[in-house]
Amino acid sequence: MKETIKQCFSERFGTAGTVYASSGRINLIGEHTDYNGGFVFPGAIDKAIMAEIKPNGTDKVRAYSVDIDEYAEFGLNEEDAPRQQWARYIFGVCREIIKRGGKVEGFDTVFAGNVPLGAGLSSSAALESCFAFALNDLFNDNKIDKFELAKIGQSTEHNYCGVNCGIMDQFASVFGKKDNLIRLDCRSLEYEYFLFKLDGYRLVLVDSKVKHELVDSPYNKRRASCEHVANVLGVETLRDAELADLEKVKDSISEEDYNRAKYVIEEKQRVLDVCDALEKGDYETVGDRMYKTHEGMSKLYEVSCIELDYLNDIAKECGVTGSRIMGGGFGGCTINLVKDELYDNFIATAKKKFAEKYGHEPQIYDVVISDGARKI
Ligand code: GAF
Repeated sequence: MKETIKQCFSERFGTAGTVYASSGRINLIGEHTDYNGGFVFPGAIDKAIMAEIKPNGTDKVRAYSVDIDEYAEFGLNEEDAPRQQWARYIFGVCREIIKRGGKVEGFDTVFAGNVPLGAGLSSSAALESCFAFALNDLFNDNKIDKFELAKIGQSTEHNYCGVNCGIMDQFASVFGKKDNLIRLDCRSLEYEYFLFKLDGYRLVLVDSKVKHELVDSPYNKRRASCEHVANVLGVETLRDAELADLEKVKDSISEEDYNRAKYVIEEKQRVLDVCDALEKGDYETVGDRMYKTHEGMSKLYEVSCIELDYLNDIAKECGVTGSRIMGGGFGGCTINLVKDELYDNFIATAKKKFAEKYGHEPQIYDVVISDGARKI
């Protein structure tokens, strides 16, 4: 990927710049908890967005996307917003840095990536984090701290892309560390790295290839439900609520909002259970909580779909230790914790049964936990 980018940059701009990358992410457990002040447990993966960048001495950004084969040129003021969605991510990052008092001047860039789009692996966070990290290095002497870089990506989603997301994806992309998952407390922003080396097990993603689109999607509605229940309970976020509190207000909220909040409150505890179990090498408990998360996301939070429920059923039938839908939902991947000796059969069965029912095989990705944002 780096060679393609470098060749393309040189052909287009007749010079060479600096190359940066940032990664997509997995999340072992803790879904839709980030914007509720709860815990998440993600890690960066070996699939990334890479960009070559060079300041061009003007007040314009000139950007080329290798994968989409499109070029965009835009200024750095609010009214200069480009129309292409991919360019809006870059524009948003520039604007969010400027809004915080940081410096961004015109630059040329060529970028490409191998984070599958719409698979729930956060290609957009990888793109935002790559540019936030790079522009901090190129124009701001790396004075913007890492949390602020993650927040710059998150605000880009809010203000330029229409997704009212939490902090998890950009956090994982910026803070990712090889062989480590990171438990983040999204209320205090305290985090802890957990060495993640599986013994006798593998972690594999099964991508249904059903595309999800979080923009204008029910994602924002889920968040609004949670905020409504928190409001009724008189707490800042659902992190501060227990199931007993929820029962007390059951009659004054809709059944739908009750179910959403129940899922979030239960998911909070599951993250802590999984972290404890991992430290003890207790993979059965890790897997049990993954299945419970899937059930909650499917029945209570209603962000699954028939294809992902089917993949979850196949995993169960094959004796897979843990399986669940991963990421925001509405399509994408399941994440599966599989014993080494069951791996081949699981993959073959999932491919065959899924293709019989839905006409195409799912895509399989072995998970490799890698570094996050970096200069190459
Ligand atoms: C998406 C969002 F971007 C994250 O902030 C998070 O809420 C996730 O869905 C669900 O856990 O990836």
